[in-house]
Amino acid sequence: MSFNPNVRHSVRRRVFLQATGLTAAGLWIDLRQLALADHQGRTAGDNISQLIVRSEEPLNAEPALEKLIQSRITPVEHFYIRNHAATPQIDASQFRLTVDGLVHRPLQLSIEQLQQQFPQQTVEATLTCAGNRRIEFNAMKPVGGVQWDAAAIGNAEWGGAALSKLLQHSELQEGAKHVWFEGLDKVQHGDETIAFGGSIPLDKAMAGDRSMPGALVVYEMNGRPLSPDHGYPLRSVVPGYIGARSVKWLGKIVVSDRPSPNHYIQGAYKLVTRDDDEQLAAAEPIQVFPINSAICSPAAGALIRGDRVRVRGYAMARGEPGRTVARVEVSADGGQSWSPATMATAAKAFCWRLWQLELAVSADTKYLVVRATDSAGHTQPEHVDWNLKGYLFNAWHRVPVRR
Ligand SMILES: Nc1nc2c(c(=O)[nH]1)N[C@H]1C(S)=C(S)[C@@H](COP(=O)(O)O)O[C@H]1N2
Ligand SMILES: [Mo]
Repeated sequence: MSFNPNVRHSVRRRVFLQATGLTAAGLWIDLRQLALADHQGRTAGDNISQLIVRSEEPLNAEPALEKLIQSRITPVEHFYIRNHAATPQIDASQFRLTVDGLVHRPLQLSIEQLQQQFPQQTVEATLTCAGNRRIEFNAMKPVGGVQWDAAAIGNAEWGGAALSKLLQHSELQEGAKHVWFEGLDKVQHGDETIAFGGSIPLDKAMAGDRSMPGALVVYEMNGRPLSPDHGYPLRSVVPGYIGARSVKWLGKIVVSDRPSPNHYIQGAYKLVTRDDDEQLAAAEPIQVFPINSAICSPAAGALIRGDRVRVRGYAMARGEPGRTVARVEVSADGGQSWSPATMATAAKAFCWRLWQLELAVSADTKYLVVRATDSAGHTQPEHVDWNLKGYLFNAWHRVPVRR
């Protein structure tokens, strides 16, 4: 597989119709014929016409829930985008990944070397943002941040090399315990410009087997080179961990005896209830994602005629080895009685399952509710505690309907 940066993803560019006030709707125009496309001064973004834009700069966008569940593998045009800064434009022919820190043999690898020196693996895994479903916290107490509905999640086939292979090749030194990732984007953080970074325990990096490594360095998504907004030319993918650990535009890997000092490990992605330095310092960074599920169809506010409705959605298990979704149940009476859903996709480690059922509804049905149970017998909670940054909302998902 070779990369030609000149032919990538350049056919569609976005135009922001600032003057019309329609930008929030995420308006896009095919600019194939318009020469001004390259002078927008904006990132060479993906075609995101299929996504609902939650913020433009940086770009944050998610698909409509009904589009999300059209297939087990989420196509790129329906895959959420979560950026903290502008998408960097990287010349893949100049690009080098460095691996250093507590290693005997620091590495500098071009994409080609990475592809040639390490066996390519393709791994299906679900990626989800820690802020997925954040919008639902607002009913308890408002939260800031990108106002995600339940579609900041997607399931893709990731092609790349096992991180463990790179680390073995670089010959780990004694005392190595954590693996840091650093992206090439430049995030404005207060008065500073910082890289988006993170780290995972070395144990996680070395875990797994050939079919499911603990972590990967990825250059392909769904059989094609990563798109610009999803990390071209290289990103980490950490199955079972929150999306933030799957660092895009990955330029640097550092092996260390401690977690990364980067803001996105030390400051963000922690469960706190107050803006309080002490509480923040004491809290552990979030790594594993929790069990979750959502109803994706019918849409909120849909009118249900008759006494049955077809309900569809996704569910995923806690991101721990060996956990899969065992059961999904849906209720039309607020959780007094539950009907089992039929699984539409197989149980697979670190992957979501799509499900569906024909549910009987009554004249009193005000909303539909879903909850999932995993193979270890853990069921999604009915309620969750509020947290300041709106992470890990995984209470029963409720969708209001009209009769
Ligand atoms: N370099 C970099 N990596 C990043 C981010 C980012 O802003 N910069 N966002 C992270 C977050 S919070 C998530 S949820 C995932 C989203 O990946 P996606 O945009 O491909 O869906 O990327 C992660 N990796
Ligand atoms: Mo995220």
